[in-house]
Amino acid sequence: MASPVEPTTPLELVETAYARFPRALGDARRRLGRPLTFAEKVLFAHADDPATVGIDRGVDYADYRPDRVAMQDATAQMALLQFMTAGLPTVQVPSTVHCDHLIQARVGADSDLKSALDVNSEVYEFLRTVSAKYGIGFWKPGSGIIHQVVLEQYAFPGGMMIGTDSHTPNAGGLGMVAIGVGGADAVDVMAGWPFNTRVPKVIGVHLRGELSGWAAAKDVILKVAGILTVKGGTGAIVEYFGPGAESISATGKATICNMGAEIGATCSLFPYDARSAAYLRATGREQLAALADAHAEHLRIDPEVLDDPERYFDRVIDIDLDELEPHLVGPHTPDLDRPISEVGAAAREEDYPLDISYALVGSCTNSSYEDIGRAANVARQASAAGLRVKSPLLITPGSEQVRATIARDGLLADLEAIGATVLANACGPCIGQWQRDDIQQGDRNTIVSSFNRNFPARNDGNAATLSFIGSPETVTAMALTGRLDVDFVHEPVVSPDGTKVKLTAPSADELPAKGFDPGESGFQAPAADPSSVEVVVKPDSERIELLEPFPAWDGNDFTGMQVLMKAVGKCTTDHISPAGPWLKYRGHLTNISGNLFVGVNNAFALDPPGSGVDVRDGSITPLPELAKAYKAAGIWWVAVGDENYGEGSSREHAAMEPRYMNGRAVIARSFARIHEANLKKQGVLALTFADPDDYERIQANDTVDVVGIADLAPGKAVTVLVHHPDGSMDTIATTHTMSDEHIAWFRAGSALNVLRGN
Ligand code: MIC
Ligand code: SF4
Repeated sequence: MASPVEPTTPLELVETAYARFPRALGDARRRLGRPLTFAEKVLFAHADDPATVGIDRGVDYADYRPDRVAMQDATAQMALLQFMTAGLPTVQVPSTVHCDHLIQARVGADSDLKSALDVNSEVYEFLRTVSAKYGIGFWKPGSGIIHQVVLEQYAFPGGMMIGTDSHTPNAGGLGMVAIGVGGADAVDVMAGWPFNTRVPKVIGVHLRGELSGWAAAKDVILKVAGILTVKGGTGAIVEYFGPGAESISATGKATICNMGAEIGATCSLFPYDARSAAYLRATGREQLAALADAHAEHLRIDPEVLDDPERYFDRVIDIDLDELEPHLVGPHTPDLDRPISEVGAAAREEDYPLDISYALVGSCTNSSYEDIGRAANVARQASAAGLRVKSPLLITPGSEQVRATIARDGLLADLEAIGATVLANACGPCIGQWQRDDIQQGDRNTIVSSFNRNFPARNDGNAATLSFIGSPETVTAMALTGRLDVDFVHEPVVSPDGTKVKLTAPSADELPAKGFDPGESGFQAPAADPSSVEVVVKPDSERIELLEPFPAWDGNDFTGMQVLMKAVGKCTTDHISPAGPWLKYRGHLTNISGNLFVGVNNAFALDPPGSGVDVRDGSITPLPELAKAYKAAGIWWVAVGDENYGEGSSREHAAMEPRYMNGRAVIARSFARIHEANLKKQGVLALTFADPDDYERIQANDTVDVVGIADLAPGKAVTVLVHHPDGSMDTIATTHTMSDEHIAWFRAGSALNVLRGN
């Protein structure tokens, strides 16, 4: 049974984790016959059985025992609805819920939080009572964004956690293997099962030199994203090492690990160093820092690997921080990377709107004390010269602790003095929780943010908004110039009276000199007497719906399936199941299925996005309606995806909705890791074209058979027959990544059915 959940990680939990290292690393060295990277150390120390765990990176599946589970409100609802059906009295691993995604940014922190409490009261009450009943710690709305709260309270060097959010790897800034997963994976671990995943490859990033000038931690990951692209990290842990790592604060390291999600990495991590220790001490964890110091040799790469990284990593990238310039990425994808000095020319060439309509600082990736401090430093330079922002600037602090501290230290006042508005400690505009009144749908306009994702329509629901990402200080400087084509590093900003002001590179304290002000505590411990807690789900609720198990496989091949859609190009989870206004239905499978595929660019009906062809009469129909109509008519269907299908979020709704609406298989050129895992968990066949060109063979009026299902086996190709309307047929080979266990989930109808013993 889990130790009681507290507002911070108890020391005993860390001691127990560290006690496993010596034996596990002994097993690892003996079995591998070589020195270890830091990521491998943490993985072995958390293997269910280090003596037998799979060791073939990128090939074997392995069972791990994470130390913690964290869930945010938008994904926790579905995770906990699934957990409730497992029939267990309490979670088996320390777990927490964090309320951050459902707060809409409209006016400012106080009133936005009040209306969120009102609008979401039913969901918050559900999460609060489920948490209280099943031994889960509950962080109420306003306490901060999950990843910042985890970094401040729960992350520890050498630990392992999973979280139902793709940016869980943020905790890698403190040396944790922290992996984003779908809710069903979290349910396994909370139920006492191991976390099963493919043994990751390890990509090494060697950092030389040191960060200085305008270059920030954000620019390191923007640069890495430019090199690796949105799928370059798939199936791999990105491990940073080298002398440059020590020039980056713990929260800066977290920014880099956070955005590793954008390159598809399983997670990213930094070794434990003096900056990590300073952060632990500043956040009230002095004893933990001392414990980590005592185990420091386990919390970093082996010296032999450091000396000859090419030999031990699957790939090594070298970055010289001395030469790093500030960068901006976008629009529409986080790997379209340019140094600031080249943005203006590119913007003119590509005809991006040059005026910046909004600038936004914050999100789980960039809202630390240091981040706000550097932005505030730029703001102070501007104030001294009589400048105010030319583009509206919105600030979302990452946690209540950061908010209270930056308020006390005058940093918020510095930003407000140039015209910034401070929003609630929450995700807000990062996830489309932003009521924006200055534009109409379809208006082409440019925004810049310090967030991590910039997929079309993500921030404001308008696919015509061009969203760019940079560091908080870059975004603040750009709010002052108001333009994409002013290189604030080399060119002056012009004040209202025409004076030219040259901004200098910001500097700021990495940690508050007067210590953190914890602000108002937002933690609620689980109930001492769980039987006293009643979880109420109203039968007519629009927000929460109890789950029915998906039916088991009936033993037959899938034949005569329609092709609901064929995605062209990028198809992220924001295309498959967008957030924003739909977040309110995250606990209600029927209602949220109304958004299925609404952002998809379907090869068979490109305009508007989210349309499909009803093969029965040739009409163009919104995809959610088409899926519903096919379901009502008892028609099964497949969806076809391009490269990196399901990139982005961990939301398992993007897999549950197709399953619920009669989708039986998704066939893609390639998948993003979390989404592929989610499809498998929910009993959907995730098949990859063996020859990516076969994607072209599938047309709107075809029907598809998946044959030989009874013989599904790990590593064995699956045959797909594509019947064309003229009577011809193509036979297509597909591959899959199902292990025996995954095949058992498929047969049972879903992983949850197996867990329940159905
Ligand atoms: C995101 O950044 O896309 C989200 C919203 O945090 C998601 C989780 C969700 O969809 O609830 C994520 O990153 O996993
Ligand atoms: Fe929230 Fe945005 Fe971070 Fe996702 S990326 S957890 S929406 S702040």
